[in-house]
Parts: sequence; C-alpha cells; structure tokens
Amino acid sequence: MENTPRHDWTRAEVKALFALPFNDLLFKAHSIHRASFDPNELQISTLCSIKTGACPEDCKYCAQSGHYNTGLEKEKLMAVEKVLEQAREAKANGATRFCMGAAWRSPPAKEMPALLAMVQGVKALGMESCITLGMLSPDQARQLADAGLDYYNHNLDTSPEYYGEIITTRTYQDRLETLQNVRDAGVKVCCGGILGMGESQDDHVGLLHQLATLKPHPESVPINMLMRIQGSPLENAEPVDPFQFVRTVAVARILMPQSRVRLAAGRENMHEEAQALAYFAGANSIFYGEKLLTTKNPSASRDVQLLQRLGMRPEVVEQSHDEAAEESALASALKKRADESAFYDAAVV
Ligand code: SAM
Ligand code: DTB
Ligand code: SF4
Repeated sequence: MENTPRHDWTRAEVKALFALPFNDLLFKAHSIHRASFDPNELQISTLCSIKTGACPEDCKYCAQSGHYNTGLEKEKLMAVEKVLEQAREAKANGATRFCMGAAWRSPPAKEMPALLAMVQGVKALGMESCITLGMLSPDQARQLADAGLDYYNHNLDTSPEYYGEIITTRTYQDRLETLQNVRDAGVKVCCGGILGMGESQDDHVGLLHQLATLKPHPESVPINMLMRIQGSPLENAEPVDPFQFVRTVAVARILMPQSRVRLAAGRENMHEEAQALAYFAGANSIFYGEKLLTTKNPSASRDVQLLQRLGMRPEVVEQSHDEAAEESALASALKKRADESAFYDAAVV
C-alpha cells in the first residue's frame, strides 16, 4: 500500500520523516525500496557535456556560468557524430542511458536540428536518451518528444525559499513551467536537486516536498552533492553531513516509491560506506564514467570494485537479439571479478 504513489504529501509529513531516528528511517525506506525494485540493481547513465561554459545564467554552484571566473574552457555545440561516438563508447562500457547536457538558458532555434539528430542517434543505438538544455517552450518539448526523447532533466535544485539565494536570473516558477511543458509533450521527467549549497535541513524538506507533490512524480530523481567549483560563489560552502545526504535519499525513496532515485554528482568525494548506505536507503541509479559534465566522477574500475563488493549489478534493459549478444565492459568486469573472488574463496577454504 505504501508503494502506491501519493501526491498530497504535506510539508509537515516530510519534515516528520526527516526527524525519524536514522535506523527507523532507513528500515522504512529500504522496505519500500524492496517492494518496488530489485535492491541489488542499479540503473547506469553516462553524461556528456555537448555544449560547455559561457552560460548566461548565474547559478552560484555552476562551473559553466559566464558570471564567474572558474577557469573553464568554453566550447560550442559538439558535432552530432562526435556525440554519437561518445554514446557508443558509453554503451560499450555498460551505460543504458546517455545524458546530454548543454550550458544554455534555453536551446537556440538554430541548434534544434542537431539536437534532434543527437536524440535520434542515441535511440538508434538502443540506449535510453536524456537531455538537459535549460528552459523549453511547449513547441521545443514536442519536437524533442517526436525525435524519441525518453527523459528531460530539469532540476528544481533547492526549496522555493532558498532558490533566490542561488539563482537570480530565473524563477522557481520558470522551472515548474518547463517541467509542465515536458510532461505535456509526453517525455519522462528527470528532476532533483543539490545538497551542500549552504541551505538548511528545512530546505531539503522543501525541495522533496515540491518533487513529491508533482503529479506524476518525476520518473528519475537525481540527488546531487555539490561539487565545489573554484571561482564560483560556493567554492567554500560547508560540506553536508553524509548522514543527512543518506537521510535525503531515504525520504525521497519513501515519498516517491516508484521513481529511480539517483546518487548523482558528488560520489567522487563520498566514502564508499556512505554510497553503500545510500543504496540501502533506496538510491538505485548512478552516473558512471570518469567525468560528469565538467567535474570528476569515480573511475570505472573503482565503481566495478565497489559494486562487486556489494554484490550489485547493472539493470538489464530489454534489447534486440543482436544487441543482447554483446556484453558490456561493466557486465564482463563484474563477472570477471566475481569469478576471481570465487577462485580466491575456493583457494582459502
Ligand atoms: N543548463 C541546464 C540547466 O541548468 O537546466 C542544464 C545543465 S545543468 C549543469 C544541470 C544540473 O546539474 C543543474 O540543474 C544542477 O542541479 C546540476 N549541477 C550543476 N553544477 C553542479 C555542481 N557543481 N554540483 C552538483 N550539481 C551540479
Ligand atoms: C544532474 O542532476 N546532475 C548532472 C545531470 N543532472 C545533468 C550534472 C552534474 C554536474 C556536476 C558538475 C559538473 O560536472 O560540472
Ligand atoms: Fe547554466 Fe545550467 Fe550551469 Fe545554471 S546550471 S549556469 S543554467 S549550465
């Protein structure tokens, strides 16, 4: 029963979940998690920055805002074939979803044909496609939907009250309108936020309350830990307590029982124990590959080792016969390590 999505959560209910003792909260979240998902399975996405830097928005956390001197080299929109080359590589490494990100306030009309070709190309590889381009008009959302786009990423980032401390060049309402345009076009929604921007626990309550009262819930909910960017206004922000991060994942899992909750940016600076707790609390999706958009992610070999130690495996996505015949680098590396440890176990017995 607790796994039927609700959209009428009150802020007081969300606050009460955060106030539960840690073990009670994790037990509740994990029980809900198990009822909807295989708890040992992770959805694997790989990111690609298709247009980098010189963004007109002033998001205080971002390496790509043109308002701050973060030392990032700006690049114009990548060629379609270059993007598809990276998608093929991501697929061979084991990603089932390819996420393309552009540093724009909204996509320029003249770039739409190339963007649509990227979405079509990723789909033709048998991968799920996700893209994030800033604000979308209803017409742009429809064009992307017609090209076969599976997910659009557009984060609310924080609570409505704290938003103005972080971004002044657009409003919360602007974000909600794009989310609605994406929904109306029939594209699945990827929407989450960032922890560690100097906000309070009440802002974590406010963010999750907003996400959990969207109807339907976002199918994908990325929870990012701030990657502190030198030269950005948040370069010295206080790190978040890892237990508060895990709590936020657990509350997201309880509020949105059918959504994929992603342990998104920030794993590079997170202990493996905290990541394992987040998976127990209900996170079941990660970004895989050495780079996020402009910052570091754990190396593939570190992730293979961690997943193997935890007995976790990538989600299997329905594929055509030919595609299924090819095993991804991630699947075979996990299998190889499993064989090696079986050998080791046999040797020490
Ligand atoms: N420009 C588009 C937009 O803002 O919607 C798309 C790209 S933007 C980089 C995508 C998301 O990445 C942001 O909404 C934010 O939540 C997340 N993000 C950006 N910089 C980050 C950082 N330094 N640490 C953690 N998350 C970050
Ligand atoms: C999301 O929530 N996190 C991703 C993706 N959606 C687009 C981006 C993380 C960016 C981290 C900072 C960087 O690499 O520049
Ligand atoms: Fe631009 Fe997106 Fe970065 Fe904000 S988060 S500065 S909109 S790239």
